[in-house]
Amino acid sequence: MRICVINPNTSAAMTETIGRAARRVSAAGTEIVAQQPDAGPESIESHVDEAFAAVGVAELVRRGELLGFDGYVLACFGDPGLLAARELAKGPVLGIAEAAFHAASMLAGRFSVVTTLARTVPIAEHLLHAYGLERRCVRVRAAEIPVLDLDTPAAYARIAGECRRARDEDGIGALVLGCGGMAELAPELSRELGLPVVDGVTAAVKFVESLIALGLGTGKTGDGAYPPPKRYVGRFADWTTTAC
Ligand code: 5HY
Repeated sequence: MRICVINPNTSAAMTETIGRAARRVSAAGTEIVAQQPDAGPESIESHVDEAFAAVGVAELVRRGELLGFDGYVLACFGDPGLLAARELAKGPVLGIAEAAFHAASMLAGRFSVVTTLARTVPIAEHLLHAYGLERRCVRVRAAEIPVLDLDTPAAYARIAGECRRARDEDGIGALVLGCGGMAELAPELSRELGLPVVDGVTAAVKFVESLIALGLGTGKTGDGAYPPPKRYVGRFADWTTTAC
């Protein structure tokens, strides 16, 4: 099977990190292709960033369908463009926030999230409500680190410190890392803190593999149906579709 792991921001270094994490856990028969949009924000830390990233996600999924990918992972913790991607795809599409929330809820009655900047906490809280898991999450915390500064020892120390406070203060049994750029930190944090620390990239890869192996894809009735034929004008004119 072939899974497209999309980094919705345009940081090539982060795409490499995400791709490495995905390949570390993928099954022998799974090809992981990690991609990022040609245009858009270098990192996603606001609603505006999310809006532009969603366009890039849609374009990569539209292209991915022509290339025959069996499923997709959207490796940004805001799950930007997830519902649009599901309309465009035949196979399963998972966002890393949704995957991580569900994985943590299978491991503990209560979990907390540690993400990057405080301003993105409401985005994660909105997703918890959208996915119906707000009652299982005690708190979404921020290590207050910009997304592109994650790959430093100082960043690891701050993330580990916030994870430790969550473990000691929140009465939780599991933790979720709230950024695709944190994908490679989970195993060491799990060992260091003595509780399961879930990374959404690796969780989503294994969930997508399982759904594909079960012969299950995106539901194409209801809101997952392919978009209706539509005329687009201006710089998005190439999105015009006519009745098939
Ligand atoms: C992410 N931003 O996973 C999110 C993290 C965040 O560029 N990749 C990004 O703070 O929402």
